[in-house]
Amino acid sequence: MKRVISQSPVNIALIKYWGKKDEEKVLPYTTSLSLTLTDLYTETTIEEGPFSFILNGKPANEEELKRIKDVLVHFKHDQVSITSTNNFPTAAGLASSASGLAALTVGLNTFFDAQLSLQELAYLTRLGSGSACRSLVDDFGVWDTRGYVKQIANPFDDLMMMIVTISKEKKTISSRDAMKITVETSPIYQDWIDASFADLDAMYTAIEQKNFKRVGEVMEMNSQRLHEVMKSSQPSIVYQTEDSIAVLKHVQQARLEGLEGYATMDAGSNVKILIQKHNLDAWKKRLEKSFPFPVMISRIGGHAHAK
Ligand code: 2P0
Repeated sequence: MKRVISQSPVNIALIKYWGKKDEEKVLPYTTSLSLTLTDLYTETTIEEGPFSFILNGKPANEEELKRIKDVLVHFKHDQVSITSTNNFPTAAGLASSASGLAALTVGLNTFFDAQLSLQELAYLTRLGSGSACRSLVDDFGVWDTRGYVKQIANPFDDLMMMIVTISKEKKTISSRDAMKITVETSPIYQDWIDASFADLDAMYTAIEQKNFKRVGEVMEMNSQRLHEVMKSSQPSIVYQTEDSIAVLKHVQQARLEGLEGYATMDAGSNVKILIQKHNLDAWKKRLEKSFPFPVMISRIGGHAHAK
Protein backbone atom coordinates (compact mmCIF):
# COMPACT_ATOMS: atom_id res chain seq x y z
CA MET A 1 0.00 0.00 0.00
CA LYS A 2 1.17 3.50 -0.82
CA ARG A 3 2.23 5.42 2.25
CA VAL A 4 4.04 8.71 2.83
CA ILE A 5 5.38 9.92 6.15
CA SER A 6 6.14 13.60 6.56
CA GLN A 7 7.38 15.71 9.40
CA SER A 8 7.31 19.41 10.20
CA PRO A 9 8.74 21.45 13.04
CA VAL A 10 6.76 24.09 14.90
CA ASN A 11 7.75 27.67 14.16
CA ILE A 12 7.81 30.55 16.60
CA ALA A 13 7.51 34.08 15.27
CA LEU A 14 10.05 36.67 16.40
CA ILE A 15 8.08 39.22 14.40
CA LYS A 16 4.43 38.24 14.71
CA TYR A 17 1.56 37.85 12.28
CA TRP A 18 -1.80 39.09 13.56
CA GLY A 19 -4.45 39.95 11.02
CA LYS A 20 -5.44 39.23 7.43
CA LYS A 21 -5.96 41.83 4.77
CA ASP A 22 -7.37 39.10 2.50
CA GLU A 23 -9.16 36.32 4.34
CA GLU A 24 -9.78 34.18 1.30
CA LYS A 25 -6.16 34.03 0.13
CA VAL A 26 -4.89 34.34 3.71
CA LEU A 27 -2.70 37.37 3.05
CA PRO A 28 -1.42 39.15 6.16
CA TYR A 29 -1.33 42.87 6.92
CA THR A 30 2.25 42.53 8.11
CA THR A 31 5.33 40.50 7.21
CA SER A 32 6.29 38.00 9.89
CA LEU A 33 9.59 36.25 10.65
CA SER A 34 10.13 33.03 12.58
CA LEU A 35 12.48 30.26 13.62
CA THR A 36 11.60 26.57 13.54
CA LEU A 37 12.00 24.33 16.58
CA THR A 38 13.79 21.13 15.62
CA ASP A 39 12.58 19.11 18.58
CA LEU A 40 8.88 20.03 18.55
CA TYR A 41 7.19 18.59 15.52
CA THR A 42 4.21 16.94 13.90
CA GLU A 43 4.59 13.63 12.14
CA THR A 44 1.94 12.76 9.57
CA THR A 45 1.23 9.49 7.79
CA ILE A 46 -0.83 9.49 4.61
CA GLU A 47 -2.17 6.23 3.20
CA GLU A 48 -4.62 5.19 0.52
CA GLY A 49 -8.08 4.57 1.90
CA PRO A 50 -11.45 6.15 2.66
CA PHE A 51 -11.01 9.68 4.01
CA SER A 52 -10.24 9.85 7.70
CA PHE A 53 -8.17 12.14 9.87
CA ILE A 54 -6.85 11.06 13.23
CA LEU A 55 -5.10 13.71 15.30
CA ASN A 56 -3.12 12.56 18.33
CA GLY A 57 -4.98 9.26 18.41
CA LYS A 58 -8.50 10.73 18.20
CA PRO A 59 -10.82 11.50 15.28
CA ALA A 60 -10.45 15.20 14.43
CA ASN A 61 -13.11 17.73 15.43
CA GLU A 62 -15.09 19.89 12.97
CA GLU A 63 -12.64 22.78 12.94
CA GLU A 64 -9.64 20.53 12.42
CA LEU A 65 -11.44 18.69 9.62
CA LYS A 66 -12.29 21.93 7.87
CA ARG A 67 -8.64 23.05 7.87
CA ILE A 68 -7.56 19.72 6.39
CA LYS A 69 -10.27 19.70 3.75
CA ASP A 70 -9.47 23.27 2.67
CA VAL A 71 -6.04 21.95 1.69
CA LEU A 72 -7.04 18.52 0.41
CA VAL A 73 -9.58 19.88 -2.05
CA HIS A 74 -6.72 21.42 -4.07
CA PHE A 75 -5.19 18.01 -4.70
CA LYS A 76 -8.47 16.88 -6.29
CA HIS A 77 -8.39 13.59 -4.42
CA ASP A 78 -9.81 12.77 -1.05
CA GLN A 79 -9.31 9.03 -0.71
CA VAL A 80 -6.60 9.27 1.89
CA SER A 81 -6.45 8.29 5.50
CA ILE A 82 -4.34 10.71 7.49
CA THR A 83 -2.82 10.19 10.92
CA SER A 84 -1.10 13.11 12.56
CA THR A 85 0.75 13.15 15.86
CA ASN A 86 2.37 16.03 17.70
CA ASN A 87 5.16 15.37 20.15
CA PHE A 88 3.95 18.35 22.24
CA PRO A 89 0.59 19.55 23.66
CA THR A 90 -1.88 20.64 20.96
CA ALA A 91 -3.38 24.15 20.83
CA ALA A 92 -1.64 25.69 23.80
CA GLY A 93 -0.22 28.62 21.90
CA LEU A 94 2.37 26.29 20.45
CA ALA A 95 1.46 26.67 16.80
CA SER A 96 0.44 23.04 16.49
CA SER A 97 -1.75 23.93 13.54
CA ALA A 98 1.32 25.39 11.82
CA SER A 99 3.44 22.25 12.05
CA GLY A 100 0.36 20.09 11.36
CA LEU A 101 -0.62 21.90 8.20
CA ALA A 102 2.96 22.13 6.90
CA ALA A 103 3.48 18.39 7.44
CA LEU A 104 0.15 17.66 5.76
CA THR A 105 0.79 19.77 2.68
CA VAL A 106 4.30 18.49 1.97
CA GLY A 107 3.06 14.95 2.65
CA LEU A 108 0.18 15.30 0.17
CA ASN A 109 2.54 16.88 -2.36
CA THR A 110 4.71 13.77 -2.23
CA PHE A 111 1.81 11.32 -1.94
CA PHE A 112 0.11 12.65 -5.09
CA ASP A 113 3.42 13.52 -6.79
CA ALA A 114 2.04 17.03 -7.35
CA GLN A 115 5.50 18.65 -7.60
CA LEU A 116 4.33 21.96 -6.18
CA SER A 117 6.80 24.82 -5.85
CA LEU A 118 7.62 26.41 -2.49
CA GLN A 119 5.21 29.29 -3.18
CA GLU A 120 2.42 26.90 -4.21
CA LEU A 121 2.98 24.87 -1.05
CA ALA A 122 2.97 28.12 0.93
CA TYR A 123 -0.39 29.07 -0.52
CA LEU A 124 -1.96 25.72 0.37
CA THR A 125 -0.55 25.53 3.89
CA ARG A 126 -1.80 29.07 4.54
CA LEU A 127 -5.35 28.07 3.74
CA GLY A 128 -5.20 25.71 6.70
CA SER A 129 -3.11 27.92 8.97
CA GLY A 130 -1.48 31.19 7.91
CA SER A 131 1.68 30.86 9.92
CA ALA A 132 2.18 27.26 8.74
CA CYS A 133 3.87 28.47 5.56
CA ARG A 134 6.83 29.60 7.67
CA SER A 135 7.55 25.97 8.64
CA LEU A 136 8.30 25.17 4.99
CA VAL A 137 11.74 26.79 5.20
CA ASP A 138 14.77 26.42 7.41
CA ASP A 139 16.70 29.19 9.23
CA PHE A 140 14.66 32.38 9.56
CA GLY A 141 11.35 32.01 7.71
CA VAL A 142 9.80 35.17 6.33
CA TRP A 143 6.19 35.36 5.12
CA ASP A 144 5.40 38.64 3.43
CA THR A 145 2.21 40.55 2.68
CA ARG A 146 2.08 39.26 -0.93
CA GLY A 147 2.09 35.74 0.42
CA TYR A 148 5.68 34.86 -0.48
CA VAL A 149 7.78 32.75 1.81
CA LYS A 150 11.54 33.01 1.89
CA GLN A 151 14.43 31.80 3.95
CA ILE A 152 17.03 34.08 5.49
CA ALA A 153 20.31 32.56 6.59
CA ASN A 154 20.68 32.13 10.32
CA PRO A 155 24.16 33.34 11.28
CA PHE A 156 23.84 31.98 14.84
CA ASP A 157 24.77 28.37 15.54
CA ASP A 158 23.96 28.40 19.24
CA LEU A 159 20.35 29.48 19.58
CA MET A 160 17.84 27.47 21.61
CA MET A 161 14.26 28.02 22.66
CA MET A 162 12.82 27.12 26.05
CA ILE A 163 9.05 26.86 26.36
CA VAL A 164 7.56 27.35 29.77
CA THR A 165 4.30 25.41 29.52
CA ILE A 166 2.04 27.28 31.85
CA SER A 167 -1.04 25.62 30.45
CA LYS A 168 -1.67 22.57 28.27
CA GLU A 169 -5.34 23.49 27.96
CA LYS A 170 -6.84 24.33 24.59
CA LYS A 171 -7.26 28.04 24.18
CA THR A 172 -10.79 29.41 24.44
CA ILE A 173 -10.66 31.53 21.29
CA SER A 174 -8.89 30.44 18.11
CA SER A 175 -6.22 32.71 16.62
CA ARG A 176 -8.25 32.92 13.44
CA ASP A 177 -11.30 34.35 15.23
CA ALA A 178 -9.26 36.46 17.63
CA MET A 179 -7.20 38.24 14.97
CA LYS A 180 -10.37 39.05 13.04
CA ILE A 181 -11.77 40.76 16.13
CA THR A 182 -8.53 42.74 16.48
CA VAL A 183 -8.53 43.87 12.84
CA GLU A 184 -12.17 44.96 13.07
CA THR A 185 -12.18 46.63 16.48
CA SER A 186 -8.76 47.71 17.72
CA PRO A 187 -8.33 51.50 17.64
CA ILE A 188 -4.55 50.99 17.45
CA TYR A 189 -4.46 48.38 14.67
CA GLN A 190 -2.78 50.78 12.20
CA ASP A 191 -0.13 51.58 14.83
CA TRP A 192 0.51 47.84 15.15
CA ILE A 193 1.05 47.55 11.40
CA ASP A 194 3.48 50.50 11.32
CA ALA A 195 5.43 49.37 14.37
CA SER A 196 5.59 45.83 13.06
CA PHE A 197 7.35 46.88 9.84
CA ALA A 198 9.79 49.00 11.85
CA ASP A 199 10.48 45.98 14.08
CA LEU A 200 11.02 43.81 11.00
CA ASP A 201 13.65 46.22 9.66
CA ALA A 202 15.38 46.31 13.03
CA MET A 203 15.31 42.50 13.11
CA TYR A 204 16.87 42.20 9.64
CA THR A 205 19.68 44.50 10.76
CA ALA A 206 20.21 42.58 13.99
CA ILE A 207 20.40 39.27 12.10
CA GLU A 208 22.78 40.71 9.53
CA GLN A 209 25.02 41.99 12.31
CA LYS A 210 24.71 38.69 14.20
CA ASN A 211 23.70 40.69 17.24
CA PHE A 212 21.92 38.31 19.65
CA LYS A 213 21.09 41.03 22.16
CA ARG A 214 19.37 43.12 19.52
CA VAL A 215 17.51 40.11 18.03
CA GLY A 216 16.21 39.35 21.52
CA GLU A 217 15.26 42.92 22.34
CA VAL A 218 13.37 43.43 19.08
CA MET A 219 11.62 40.07 19.46
CA GLU A 220 10.54 40.94 22.99
CA MET A 221 9.29 44.37 21.95
CA ASN A 222 7.30 42.96 19.07
CA SER A 223 5.67 40.39 21.33
CA GLN A 224 4.68 43.13 23.80
CA ARG A 225 3.11 45.09 20.97
CA LEU A 226 1.18 42.00 19.87
CA HIS A 227 -0.34 41.52 23.31
CA GLU A 228 -1.16 45.23 23.54
CA VAL A 229 -3.03 45.25 20.24
CA MET A 230 -4.85 42.06 21.31
CA LYS A 231 -5.88 43.69 24.59
CA SER A 232 -7.08 46.83 22.83
CA SER A 233 -9.64 44.79 20.83
CA GLN A 234 -13.30 44.78 21.76
CA PRO A 235 -13.92 42.42 23.43
CA SER A 236 -10.42 42.51 24.82
CA ILE A 237 -8.33 39.46 23.93
CA VAL A 238 -6.05 38.38 26.74
CA TYR A 239 -3.83 35.31 26.51
CA GLN A 240 -1.37 36.35 29.19
CA THR A 241 -2.14 35.03 32.66
CA GLU A 242 -0.66 36.09 35.99
CA ASP A 243 1.72 33.17 35.67
CA SER A 244 2.82 34.31 32.21
CA ILE A 245 3.54 37.79 33.56
CA ALA A 246 5.52 36.30 36.44
CA VAL A 247 7.69 34.38 33.97
CA LEU A 248 8.16 37.50 31.78
CA LYS A 249 9.32 39.46 34.84
CA HIS A 250 11.60 36.61 35.79
CA VAL A 251 13.29 36.77 32.38
CA GLN A 252 13.90 40.51 32.81
CA GLN A 253 15.28 39.94 36.28
CA ALA A 254 17.59 37.17 35.04
CA ARG A 255 19.03 39.60 32.49
CA LEU A 256 19.67 42.17 35.20
CA GLU A 257 21.60 39.47 37.01
CA GLY A 258 23.66 38.75 33.90
CA LEU A 259 21.86 35.71 32.45
CA GLU A 260 20.85 36.55 28.92
CA GLY A 261 17.54 35.45 27.43
CA TYR A 262 14.51 37.07 25.81
CA ALA A 263 10.82 36.22 26.00
CA THR A 264 8.04 36.00 23.46
CA MET A 265 4.41 34.88 23.67
CA ASP A 266 1.80 33.83 21.13
CA ALA A 267 -1.92 33.09 21.27
CA GLY A 268 -1.69 31.24 24.57
CA SER A 269 -0.30 31.58 28.07
CA ASN A 270 3.03 29.83 27.46
CA VAL A 271 6.24 31.82 27.47
CA LYS A 272 9.05 31.05 25.03
CA ILE A 273 12.56 32.12 25.95
CA LEU A 274 15.24 32.54 23.30
CA ILE A 275 18.67 31.75 24.71
CA GLN A 276 22.16 30.72 23.68
CA LYS A 277 23.30 27.18 24.29
CA HIS A 278 26.03 28.03 26.78
CA ASN A 279 23.36 29.41 29.12
CA LEU A 280 21.02 26.41 28.90
CA ASP A 281 21.97 24.80 32.21
CA ALA A 282 21.78 28.08 34.09
CA TRP A 283 18.34 28.78 32.64
CA LYS A 284 17.09 25.26 33.39
CA LYS A 285 18.18 25.49 37.01
CA ARG A 286 16.71 28.95 37.43
CA LEU A 287 13.33 28.09 35.96
CA GLU A 288 13.09 24.78 37.85
CA LYS A 289 13.84 26.54 41.11
CA SER A 290 11.37 29.38 40.53
CA PHE A 291 8.32 27.82 38.85
CA PRO A 292 6.33 24.56 38.94
CA PHE A 293 5.76 24.62 35.15
CA PRO A 294 7.26 22.00 32.85
CA VAL A 295 9.84 23.42 30.47
CA MET A 296 10.34 22.10 26.95
CA ILE A 297 13.68 22.72 25.29
CA SER A 298 14.39 22.75 21.60
CA ARG A 299 17.18 23.28 19.18
CA ILE A 300 16.55 25.63 16.27
CA GLY A 301 16.16 24.72 12.60
CA GLY A 302 14.70 22.24 10.16
CA HIS A 303 11.70 22.46 7.87
CA ALA A 304 8.73 20.44 6.70
CA HIS A 305 9.72 17.46 4.57
CA ALA A 306 8.51 14.06 3.43
CA LYS A 307 10.68 11.22 4.64
C1 2P0 B 1 2.40 34.09 14.66
N1 2P0 B 1 0.17 33.53 15.63
O1 2P0 B 1 2.99 34.89 13.92
C2 2P0 B 1 1.14 34.56 15.37
C3 2P0 B 1 1.44 35.15 16.70
C4 2P0 B 1 -0.28 33.55 17.00
C5 2P0 B 1 0.32 34.75 17.61
O2 2P0 B 1 0.08 32.86 13.52
O3 2P0 B 1 -6.01 32.16 10.97
O4 2P0 B 1 -2.94 29.52 13.13
O5 2P0 B 1 -4.87 30.03 10.42
O6 2P0 B 1 -3.89 32.17 9.70
O7 2P0 B 1 -1.52 31.01 11.71
C6 2P0 B 1 -1.44 31.76 14.89
O8 2P0 B 1 -2.41 31.86 13.91
O9 2P0 B 1 -3.93 31.59 12.13
C7 2P0 B 1 -0.36 32.76 14.65
P1 2P0 B 1 -4.71 31.48 10.75
P2 2P0 B 1 -2.64 30.87 12.66
O10 2P0 B 1 2.86 32.95 14.87
